[in-house]
Amino acid sequence: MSTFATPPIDPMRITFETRVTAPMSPSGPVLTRRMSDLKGLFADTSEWERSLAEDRVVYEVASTPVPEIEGELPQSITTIHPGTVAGEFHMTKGHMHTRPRGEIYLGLSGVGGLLLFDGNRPEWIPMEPGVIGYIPPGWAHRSVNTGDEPYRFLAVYPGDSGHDYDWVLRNGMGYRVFSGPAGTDLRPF
Ligand code: PAN
Ligand code: ZN
Repeated sequence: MSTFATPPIDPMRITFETRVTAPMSPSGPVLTRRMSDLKGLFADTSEWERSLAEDRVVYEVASTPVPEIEGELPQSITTIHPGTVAGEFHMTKGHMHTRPRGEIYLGLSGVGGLLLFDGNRPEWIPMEPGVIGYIPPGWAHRSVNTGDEPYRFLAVYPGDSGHDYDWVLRNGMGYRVFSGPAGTDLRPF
């Protein structure tokens, strides 16, 4: 695995496959999140514990070498594999930026959603290829695969955003996202 480039970095041309799980080029860190990394997030704890026997990969985050420092704009492609835990769709851990920094997501392939929560109000933005989801500063965010193929999106964020995962464990995300008879079922919690 390569690491973030050391600044100052040069302008660069970055390529990626829109439909295939592949590293970005040039590539930076690639993060793999398995079921065991998602402790405390799914509603059905027993079903989550049973899933640990297999410990499947839930999502991957492939970055470019742009460093996470003030002034830079790092990018990454997240691929969330399809599936559920007792009907609750596969999702990212979710986080709040530690500084008031916005972010954009661009849907690349598959279908999913961007769940946002400011501590009071949850918002749900359905995502598909070509859709930009805008995350304002002060909104925690989580991505969910609501389809039956990998859901992939590009994220671009200020390098000094910071990632607070405990915020989500403390506050939740306002909704849980389940597979229901009529499609995506958002359940308040
Ligand atoms: C994204 C996320 C990525 C994985 O790049 O970090 O989708 O989600 P978690 O970080 O919640 O596991 C982003 O929002 N960066 O700021
Ligand atoms: Zn973020």
